[in-house]
Amino acid sequence: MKTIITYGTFDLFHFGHVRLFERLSKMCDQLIVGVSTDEFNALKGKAAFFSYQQRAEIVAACKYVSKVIPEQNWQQKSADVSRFDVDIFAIGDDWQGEFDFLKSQCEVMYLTRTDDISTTEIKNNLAVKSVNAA
Ligand code: C2G
Repeated sequence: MKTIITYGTFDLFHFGHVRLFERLSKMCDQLIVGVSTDEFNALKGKAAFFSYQQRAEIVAACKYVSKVIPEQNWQQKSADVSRFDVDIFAIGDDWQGEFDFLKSQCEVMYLTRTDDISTTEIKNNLAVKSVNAA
């Protein structure tokens, strides 16, 4: 059984996230997603709109996802790769090169991000609309 693992915050779940999962699911039998906990997001300097529980529930509901685990720190990836017998670590190319240290354990893939969508853009667009509506 071929297993891929990926990690992220996945706040305000959008089609960029879905397309990543869809592409990954076509390359494996099992797609595991590490969803960043609220505490880890604080370390990443990110403040998600939805809590970890809410984001994990949404990601788990995606038909392309086999399993959701908490991403609690930067250090857990190597242990996760071993624990789940991962064949490929994959993530968007905004992280190009950052996780090459995992190449000693598994294949490492950086996939192109989906254009014209991001959680930040969604938040910014909503903020502008709410100001204009006021
Ligand atoms: N993504 C994408 N296309 C977009 C937006 C995001 O392919 N338009 C991908 C990102 O490249 C990443 C994943 O979706 O692989 C999740 O993105 P974020 O939630 O922003 O995750 P990030 O904050 O980058 O956290 O240890 C890794 C980190 O936890 C990744």
